[in-house]
Amino acid sequence: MRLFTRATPIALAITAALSLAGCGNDQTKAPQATPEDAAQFVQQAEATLAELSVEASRAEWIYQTYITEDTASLAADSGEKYTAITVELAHQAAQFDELTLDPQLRRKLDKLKLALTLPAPLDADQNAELAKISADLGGMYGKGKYTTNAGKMLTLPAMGQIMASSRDADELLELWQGWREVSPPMRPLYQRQVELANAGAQGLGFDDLGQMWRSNYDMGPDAFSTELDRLWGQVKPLYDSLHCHVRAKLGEHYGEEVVAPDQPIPAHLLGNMWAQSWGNIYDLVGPQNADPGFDLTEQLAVHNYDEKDMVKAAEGFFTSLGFEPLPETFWRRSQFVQPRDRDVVCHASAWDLDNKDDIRIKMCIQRTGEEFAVIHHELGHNIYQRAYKDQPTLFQGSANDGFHEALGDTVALSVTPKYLKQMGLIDQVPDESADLGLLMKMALDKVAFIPFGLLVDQWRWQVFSGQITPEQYNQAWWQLREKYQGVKAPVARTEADFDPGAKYHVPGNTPYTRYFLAHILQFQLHRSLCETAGDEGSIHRCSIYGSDDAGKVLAKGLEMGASQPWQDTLEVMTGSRDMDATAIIDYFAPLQQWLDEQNQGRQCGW
Ligand code: X8Z
Ligand code: ZN
Repeated sequence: MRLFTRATPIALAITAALSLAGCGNDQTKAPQATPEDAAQFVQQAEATLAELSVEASRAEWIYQTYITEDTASLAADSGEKYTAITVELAHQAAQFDELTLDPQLRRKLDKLKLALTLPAPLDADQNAELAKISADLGGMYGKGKYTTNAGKMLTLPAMGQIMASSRDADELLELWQGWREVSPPMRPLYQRQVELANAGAQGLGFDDLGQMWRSNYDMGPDAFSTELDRLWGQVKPLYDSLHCHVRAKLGEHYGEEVVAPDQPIPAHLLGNMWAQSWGNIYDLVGPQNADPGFDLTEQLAVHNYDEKDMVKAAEGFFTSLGFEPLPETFWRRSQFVQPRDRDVVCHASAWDLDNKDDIRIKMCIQRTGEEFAVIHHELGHNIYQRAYKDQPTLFQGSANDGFHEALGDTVALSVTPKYLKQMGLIDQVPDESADLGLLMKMALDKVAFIPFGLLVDQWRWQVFSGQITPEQYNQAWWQLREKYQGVKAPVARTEADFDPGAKYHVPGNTPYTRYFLAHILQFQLHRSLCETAGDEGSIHRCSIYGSDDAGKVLAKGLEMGASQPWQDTLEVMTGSRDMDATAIIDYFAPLQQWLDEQNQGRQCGW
């Protein structure tokens, strides 16, 4: 997933690129570049990027697993170097814009221009400034802690556990506010980062960074925005029904003075620090008489699963589909458990250090059912990375970034009771009458997430375009939270706050629309793989565990990497060229019906 840099070849590649462009001190007119020049340029650029990526990946890994001033400085240095050469190469790529080229070569040049999510301006000082800001923002988030009124110091994973399990509104509110003390100091840095990265994007010919991000989907950036609206339109009625029911049940539990029946839901009561997925409040909102009768977190404890056992189990799902076991280095080099003695970035991630075999995950695993799903998610990234490792460097990526985020989740949709029984984690598959409970749990995790998955970049894109000014950062954030999610801040917020910064991907500069796409795609892929696997039951009961046929189809799509438009890959995997939310609607059809009954007589909407 990561392309970074090493020292020696930089000079070489830049020299080659510059001479092709006819730059330097030579005042004579540059000769017209030819398709052969373009091929040679791309070949050299790929070699440079491949080699340079290794050093910067290592520096970044060390930083994120051991945050100090020194590691921050080293990570910033290598990030700066990598960005400098990539920006330089992306600019050089423009000299071939007018040539008619082989489509694969043209695609590589396009990928090169879009390779950075945080493009710096060509100016070396500005590049250094951007690299420093970006390392500092990551460190501020990673080091974030909160000391409670009772004097207890908590890291984010510890706070996440309390947000999941506490039903005391005062305690939840304290942690909700407490965590958000991490982000006001980020605000001036973030504002400057936006200025610099916008300048970088403009240098590459884009209107702003948001337009650049939207240009990486094998369609025009405006068409992509329209596509997002279409997909959200497909899911919104289901989300609205879920929201209506959840609000009513929370009102019953906390009282209508805390959860008003016609207002957005206060954001601290949904079982998650960001109110982005709600599965942890299943006990408050799940259907009575349809309880699945087991709790995965408890079952993991009953069977003495430690963190590594959980990863082993997830690996077993992938190998059952025909994928190779993870390499021995994965087990030695990954971070599974939060170290006691130092600051690390706990937010889960998957790494490919050498663009070949050195794949790893970095997590602070909690022994919960929720984290069991995150482990599948992360291994999905590693399996994908390994599948496309033989593609040329510029095609080592996913069909679109939603596919990368969807793979592990797709597999986790097959972690059904039937599968858990096969694994020996539960003794009995619950009767079909418990399906409603299982569907509700899944909807709280997946359907609830979808508007959040959309709004994070709606906010960022408007920030990048200037439609949201720095004076409006926080208020605009909450307007979007209310508009899409029907969720509101539990206490008044002002522009002294910077609540977007309290979500990892904002200081981490990771685009977020990928997760929205992944939540649509994973159900589409699941439905289709179940057909391939010959499962004829309802899709929420299907598990592709052990299916060679499903594994082959998956592998075929993954191996293509980014070498062709995602529409082609989706066709290989599902037979369709369009992303389509009808699978998620099919999956939850029985729940939708039940929600409609429950919501009768309730006032829905906000
Ligand atoms: O960041 C992640 C993964 C790593 S790519 C753990 N996710 C998003 C989040 O946590 O906000 C997965 C779902 C959404
Ligand atoms: Zn991911």
